[in-house]
Amino acid sequence: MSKAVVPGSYDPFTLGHRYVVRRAASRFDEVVVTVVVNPNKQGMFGIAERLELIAGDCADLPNVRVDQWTGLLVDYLVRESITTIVKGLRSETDFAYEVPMAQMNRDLADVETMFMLTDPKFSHVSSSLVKEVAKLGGDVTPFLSSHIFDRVQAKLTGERT
Ligand code: COD
Repeated sequence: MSKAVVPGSYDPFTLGHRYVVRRAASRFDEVVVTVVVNPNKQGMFGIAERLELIAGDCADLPNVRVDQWTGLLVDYLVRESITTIVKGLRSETDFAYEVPMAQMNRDLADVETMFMLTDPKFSHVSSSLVKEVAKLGGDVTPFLSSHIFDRVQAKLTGERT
């Protein structure tokens, strides 16, 4: 059975992330979308919320599950007996950032990283840019599923009150 981990911070999960997860789900028997916890970084969404939002967005993909991990990513893959990481690529900048991590992960635990190109319409989309634009009142509906958009708006409304 082929398995892959699609790791990220997912604060929040965007349609770019979903595009990559969907493509991974059509090529692997099982895909785990793993929220990697950075204890030094306070996000817009807590980890439980991120997991809930991703699960909602992937509810139509029966071979996708969500999980979380704190620590070295390869330790998670070893624990789960998974040997492939899938990463989405938006540009050569992503590639340059990802290559050293992919090589390190291969050295550490013989884990392979597969890169999947995003849909060009999401090549400029990042969680941080979406949050910034939303905070400043811009329209981010093309980049988030409607239920995640609603939750971002609710967070921002909560911040303002
Ligand atoms: N379209 C397609 N892919 C996208 C898009 C988009 N619009 N936006 C982002 N992506 C890709 C990113 O390139 C990334 O691969 C993934 O989706 C997740 O993105 P983010 O922004 O949610 O998450 P990051 O980049 O903060 O996540 C980085 C990790 C947490 C995966 C990484 O730092 C990691 O593996 N950390 C674990 C600690 C560790 O093992 N460190 C040593 C590494 S050698």
